[in-house]
Amino acid sequence: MGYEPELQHPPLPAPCQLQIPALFEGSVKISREEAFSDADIIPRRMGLLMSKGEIVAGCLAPHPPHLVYAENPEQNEPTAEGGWEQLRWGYERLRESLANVEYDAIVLLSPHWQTYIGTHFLGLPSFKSLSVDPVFPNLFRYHYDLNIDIDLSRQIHDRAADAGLAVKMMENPDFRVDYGTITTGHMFNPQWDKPLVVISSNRSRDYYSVEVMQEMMIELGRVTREAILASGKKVVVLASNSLSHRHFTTESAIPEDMSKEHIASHAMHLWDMRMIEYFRTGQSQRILDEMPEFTEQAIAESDGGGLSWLLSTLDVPNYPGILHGYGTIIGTGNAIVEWPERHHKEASE
Ligand code: 2X7
Ligand code: FE2
Repeated sequence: MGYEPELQHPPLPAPCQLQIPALFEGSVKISREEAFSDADIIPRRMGLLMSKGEIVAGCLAPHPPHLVYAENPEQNEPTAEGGWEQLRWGYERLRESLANVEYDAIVLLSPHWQTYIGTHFLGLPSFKSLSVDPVFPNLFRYHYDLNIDIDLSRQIHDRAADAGLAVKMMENPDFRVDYGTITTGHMFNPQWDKPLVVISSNRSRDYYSVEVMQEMMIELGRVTREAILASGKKVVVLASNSLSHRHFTTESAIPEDMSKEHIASHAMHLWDMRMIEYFRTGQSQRILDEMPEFTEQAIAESDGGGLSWLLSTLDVPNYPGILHGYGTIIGTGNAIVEWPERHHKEASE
């Protein structure tokens, strides 16, 4: 039997411009002819609306304060004789990779802003104070002054609330921003010339399990992605966390003495290399599948949910991530990885 378009669609009323509901906001206009001739209209509607915003890159961007300490920026009080160069060169490569890429905002999830009732978002236009690492106050006393993309922050917050997640905008002007956010923020963009959206780490792993935490973070990642695509903005998403996280209990006399730096154990090394292999070969689903074992056996900082959230914001990418650097810091394993989502546009649409 031949194809009979008349039988496939009910008759369309005049006028010949149709107003059809958009997926996320407003409506799109399409012609009567388009409505009939284009069997692919639903994907096109999604393309029209969702390609307005874009995730240009997603990155694993760890935050040991040692990195800022070793860089000697003017904002940090302690001074160092260098150290942890492998990782600092890794951050240089990441910055170079994005140097000619236009984007409007950075969305960052830090495991050191720990919230026990839901996920919180920095909710004022700016925050300015001194951030001190409670474990390494000798390395990190950083005077920060950062700007927030309040609109995007609220859009992600509202979508998360609509999806049934417990969320809150953090509007206390005296709130001190955690050192994870500041270290990743500084190492990724030392000029601080892009507004941030900062997302807390809901400690659902502590109350429940890695599985429950991950389910919530995958949902948060999904709504984060939707909000970004609907916002019309170009955005970089950053998960600020180490991989294996067993660290030494004593610090050497000179913290930046690299002759003392190595991974805490062979088991931690094997876990880090396994994860890096998955990053570099586009096996994101496998990372999510193995997250409970990895998080528990490597005492990994993925317990804060950042890595699961990041992979979900990227729709669980199956293209290779770029490893910009790997190194240990006081025994922990740290990888700097970029998923160049901008080169995989079909993934963003
Ligand atoms: O927060 C950290 C970390 N994730 C790893 C190593 C050392 C210090 O701080
Ligand atoms: Fe940390």
